[in-house]
Amino acid sequence: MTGIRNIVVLTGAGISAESGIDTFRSEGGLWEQHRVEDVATPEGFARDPDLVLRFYDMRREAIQTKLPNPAHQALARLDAAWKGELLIVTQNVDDLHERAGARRVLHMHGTHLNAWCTACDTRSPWTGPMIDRPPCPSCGARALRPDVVWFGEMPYEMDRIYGAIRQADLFVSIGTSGAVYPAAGFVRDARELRVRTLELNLERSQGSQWFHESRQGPASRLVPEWVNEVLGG
Ligand code: BV8
Repeated sequence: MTGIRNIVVLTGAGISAESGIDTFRSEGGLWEQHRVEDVATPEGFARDPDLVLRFYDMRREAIQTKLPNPAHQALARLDAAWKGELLIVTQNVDDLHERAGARRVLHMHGTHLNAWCTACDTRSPWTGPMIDRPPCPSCGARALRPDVVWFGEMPYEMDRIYGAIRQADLFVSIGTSGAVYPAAGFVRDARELRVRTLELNLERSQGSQWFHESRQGPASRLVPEWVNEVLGG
C-alpha cells in the first residue's frame, strides 16, 4: 500500500466478538435481549434507572474477564510501528484496544470503565457496579451514570474525528454493521474527500457499497493480514 501516510480506523462490536463480547445485532445479540429504547437512551434511564444500571453493571463486569484477540493485537502493533498519523476510532465501550497496547484510540461512544457524575459532571475511573448508587469520588453525590453515549446523545470528539478523516489517505472499517450514525456516515465523508476506503467484516455491512474494497472474514484473520500488508511484512 504505497502513498499511504495518514490512516483512520473505525472499529465496532465485531472486532471484540472473538474475545467473547456480545455484538448488538447478531443472533442472541444485546439488542435481542434488551429493547434499545429501554437500556440505551436518556429517556430509558429516567424511566427505569435500575434496569439501565444493571444492564451496564453486567456488561462492565463481563468485559473485565475478556482478553484482546489477534485483531486488537495487530492494531496495537500497527500503532507502535506506524510513523504517519493513525487514529483508531472505536464505537466500542470495552478497553480491549488499550489492553492490547494501542495508544492512539478514541472512544466516540464512551467507555464502560468510567463513571459520569450527573451532579458535578466529573468522570472517574470505575470498575464496580453502580446499582447501589455509590457516591461520586469527587463530590459525594449519589448521581452516577455510565459514561457511554446513548441514542439521541452527541458522540464524543466529533471535530477530532472529522479532522482526522480530512487528513486521511486511508479509511478502514472493521467489525461494524454500519447501522448507527454518525459513525455509519464516515465512509461517505471519506469518499467525498477522495480518501481510499477498505472494509474488513464478517459479512458485507449496510454501507459496503461505499467502500473501494470489502473483504469478508473473521477480524482475527483479516486484521493481522491487512496490518502485515501496510507494514510491508
Ligand atoms: C446522534 C454506546 C445527534 C452504548 C451506542 C441518521 C439517520 C438515521 C438515524 C440517525 C441519524 N443520525 C442519528 C440517528 C439516530 C441514531 C441512530 O443512528 N439510530 C440508528 C439505530 C438508525 N444515532 C444516535 O442517536 C447517535 N447520536 O445522532 O446525536 C448527532 C447527529 C449528527 C452528528 C452528531 C450528533 C448516538 C449513537 C450512539 C449510541 N450508542 N453505544 C452501548 O454500547 O451500550 S451505539 C452501539 O450500537 C455501538 O457503539 C455501535 O455504534 C452500534 C452497534 O453497531 P456495531 O458496533 O456495528 O455492532 P453490530 O452488532 O451492529 O454489528 C457487528 C458487525 O460486526 C456485523 O456487521 C457483523 O457482521 C460483524 N462481525 C461479527 N463478528 C465478527 C464481525 N466482523 C469481523 N469479525 C468477527 N468475528
